[in-house]
Formats: sequence, structure tokens, C-alpha cells
Amino acid sequence: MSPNSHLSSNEMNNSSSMKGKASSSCWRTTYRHRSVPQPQLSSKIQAIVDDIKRKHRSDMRVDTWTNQGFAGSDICDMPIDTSKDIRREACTELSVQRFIDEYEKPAIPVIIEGVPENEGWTACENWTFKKLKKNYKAAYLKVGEDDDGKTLRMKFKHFCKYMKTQIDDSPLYIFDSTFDDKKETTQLLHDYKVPKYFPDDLFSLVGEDCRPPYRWFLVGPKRSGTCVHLDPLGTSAWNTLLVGRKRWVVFPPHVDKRLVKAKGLVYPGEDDEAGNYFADLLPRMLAQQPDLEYMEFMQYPGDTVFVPGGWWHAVYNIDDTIAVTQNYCSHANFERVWRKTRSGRKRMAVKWLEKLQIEYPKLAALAVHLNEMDDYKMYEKKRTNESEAEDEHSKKKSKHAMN
Ligand SMILES: O=C(O)CCC(=O)C(=O)O
Ligand SMILES: [Fe+2]
Repeated sequence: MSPNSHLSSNEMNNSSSMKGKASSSCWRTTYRHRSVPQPQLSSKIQAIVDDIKRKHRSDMRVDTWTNQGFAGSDICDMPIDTSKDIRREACTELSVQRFIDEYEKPAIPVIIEGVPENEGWTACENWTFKKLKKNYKAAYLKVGEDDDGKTLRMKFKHFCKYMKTQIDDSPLYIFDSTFDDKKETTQLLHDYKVPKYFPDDLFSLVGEDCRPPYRWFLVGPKRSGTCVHLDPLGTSAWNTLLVGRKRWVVFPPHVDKRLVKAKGLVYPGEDDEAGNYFADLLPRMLAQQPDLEYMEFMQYPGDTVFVPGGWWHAVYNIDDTIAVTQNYCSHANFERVWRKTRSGRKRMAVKWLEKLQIEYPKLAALAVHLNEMDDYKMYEKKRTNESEAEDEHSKKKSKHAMN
């Protein structure tokens, strides 16, 4: 969902005289304003794309989506500081127990290589642009949200045409969490399996209709991305890439939010989308804070990134990409998720606790203990309008709505 409908964006100043400033301060590129061929879309598809763009970024004119010149730049070739690399493990060498002990419990990100091939995902054959286009041409997938949070969808075949020709700085991005219950797209669900490393899914106790959205099918055109955020309700995530490359930066939970969000480092005339974050904001953050703790790395096809709950992260699609991601609560991240859920999803938390009492009494006891320690009172049936409103707000379908 880009330009990151799940994230708010600064109003963009469209003055072309400001454009040079964005590149001169930090990221020095040779080709930022090299000219690129203009997209040749039929007038029908162009009108569909423009209509969605207008709704998705009502702060921007449609003709300014290319103002920063990213398509004619080397933004996808920026070097990565290898001293900040993440650890990599081949799935054939990593047991589930070792993953839990060395990565999940201590909450350390890792890339697990080879899951789709080794766990027999049919996505390995089926998730190519050619086959997806053939099989899902008429399916409507989510590419953004309007200002009222209403989902904006595009027919997949139109999106593919857009993706192949677009020269946008921060293109529209398919980030769809309802593919699993729509009959046109439900086959996607059978093309992958939850990797063996993530057997727990404690939110499943409350049922599909009650639980927050938790799985997303992603098709990201080159230069689309996700700006820095925390995943919802303290959950951890896995993200498996089938096609293309994604560039990541992740920060441990103790790094200050204002620092990570680069507050005050977005200059007038710049945008604050993922491209800006990697190209300009991150270098500025490092100039100010050379000892900033983070990892930066490239995810390749077949790689599964594990993002522990509470880790900030931003992602940039270096190529046109196809990926799937799920968020989950397990024994290892239960404390964090419980503390966020009891206040973020008050009514669901009551039901969840009841189910935990039956299925996982030790976790239920831990939840009650955490409530006592924090002097937290659970929601009761006779609720105030205020708690109801809060609860409704936090139910928003968007993955990153709450950062
Ligand atoms: O792949 C992406 O663009 C972002 C993935 C992510 O951060 C998420 O799904 O929460
Ligand atoms: Fe995320």
C-alpha cells in the first residue's frame, strides 16, 4: 500500500525548485533527473489509475507523482552497509527449537533461506507475474485507502499494466488482507504454508471473524514500499519473498520513536515515503546519531524475514516483487501482545482470555498476573461510550494504522 496508505504522509510541496534540495543534502546520485519513458496506458486504465491516485493521496496532484525523479535515479542501487547485516540461516540447517532459542525468545531478526522450496509451496511455480495475471486478472485487490480509510481496489490485470509502465516516485502497492475469503483469490491461500518455525497462532482462538487481520498478499512495483512502522498489537511477523528484491532496515524496540520516525528531518518540498526514508532520512539520522542501532539488508527470492514484535522496520521494493506476510502471537511474544491487545482490542481481549483459560491456562494466568502488576482493569460489559469508540477505531483493517 503505497504511497503507504497505512501511514500518514506529509503534505508535499510540489515546487520543482525544491526538488534539487532533496538530493543535494544527503544522497548524492548521478542520475536523479535522467529522463525516463512516459507510461503508455490506454485512456481507460489511465483514468482508473488516476482516480485511485487522487483518492489515495488527496494531498497531491496526479501529475506530481513523478516530481522527485526517483524513476530516473539510482535509488534502487544505493549501497548497503554490510557491517549492519542481519544473520542468515538455511532452513535445512535451522531446527524449530534452535529458531525459538536463538531468535524468537531473544527477539532477534533473522533471514531464513529456502522455506518455499523446502516446504513444498506451489507458490514457487504459481507466483510469477505471468501466471498471477492469467489466474487473477479480474480479481480486485487492495492498493490503498482514501482519506476516510475506505479501501481502494484495482483489477489485477489493470494493476499489472500500471506496474510494468509506471515511473512514479512512490507507486501504488497491492497490500491485500482479504484475499483469503474472496472466492476469486482464495487459491492464493493454498499456494503457501505457514513456515514450520511459526506454529503458534494464539489469536486463532477467537475465530476468523473476531481476530484482527493477519495475512497479506503483497505485489510491490519497483520503488514502492512501506515507511517505518511497528506491526500491530505487538505481534511478530514473517515475510516470505517469491519474486524480486526488498531492501529492509530494522531498529530494536528500545530505539526512540522520534528518532526512528526522523521527526524534523523531512525538509520542505520532500515527501516522507519509503524511498525518501532510505535515500535521505536514514543518512541524516546516521549523521546526527552515528551510533544508532539498526540492521540493514536485502531480502532475495526464497528468503523469509523474521521481524520480532516491537522492532521498527521500513521496506523498499528494489524490483517488482511478490510476497506474503503473516503476523502472529506465540508463547514467545505473548507478554508484549497481551499488553497491547487488552487496551487496543478491549472486547476481543475478554473473549481471548476466556479461550486462553480453556486451551492455555498458564498463558491465561500470565495475562491475569500482568494485569495485576500493571494495575490494569479489563473491559466489562457495562462499557462507556469512550471505550467502545476506542475499540472500534483500533479494529481498522489497515495493518499499520496504529503507529
Ligand atoms: O514488504 C513490505 O512492504 C512490508 C512488510 C511489512 O512490514 C508488513 O507487512 O508489516
Ligand atoms: Fe510491518
